[in-house]
Amino acid sequence: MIKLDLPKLPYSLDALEPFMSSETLELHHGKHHLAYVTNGNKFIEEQKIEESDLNKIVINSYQNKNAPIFNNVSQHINHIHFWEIMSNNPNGKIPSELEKKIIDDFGSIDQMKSDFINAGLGQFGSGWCWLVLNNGKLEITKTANAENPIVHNLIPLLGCDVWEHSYYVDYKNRRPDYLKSFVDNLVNWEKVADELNKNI
Ligand code: MN3
Repeated sequence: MIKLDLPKLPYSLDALEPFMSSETLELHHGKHHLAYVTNGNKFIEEQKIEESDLNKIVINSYQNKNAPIFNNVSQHINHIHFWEIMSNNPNGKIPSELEKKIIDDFGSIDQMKSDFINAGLGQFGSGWCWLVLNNGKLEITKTANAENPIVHNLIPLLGCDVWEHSYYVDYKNRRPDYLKSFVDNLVNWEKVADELNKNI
């Protein structure tokens, strides 16, 4: 039976300051993500889930409307992605192939960033906004609560957590400021480019 593990952050707790504080990361990783891991393991054990591929568990539990498994395991993979895709990267350079693909599919980098921010703002309540690959084309989408784009056959390249626990300590109720700071300062574009290359 698979056991979920809380991964170590790929950087120190203060590595993303001033854009995301160590207090936020400590709570978000050490309390919120840990709770998904703990609860996910409890439900996997109780329900004797035999599947060991995390993405398959997410897709199956979504289709079967198995909310306890879906909510916790999907949030587990969402947060693994989120930690990996961030770095302290103010006005970071986008690798040229990814940059070209963004311009082909959105018209400009600014357009992609503003579509991404607007998706995050348009998500009423908790959820995520995403840059995804849909049949070879880049698109922006948003999902509610724990949903990961894989349940809609989309490949996530960049996801931003818009649950309040992700920004309230640093930005209070100012979700727009958080989203703008995220796309301008917190994206590891090399990693996004790696995800694109793996999937195109
Ligand atoms: Mn979160």
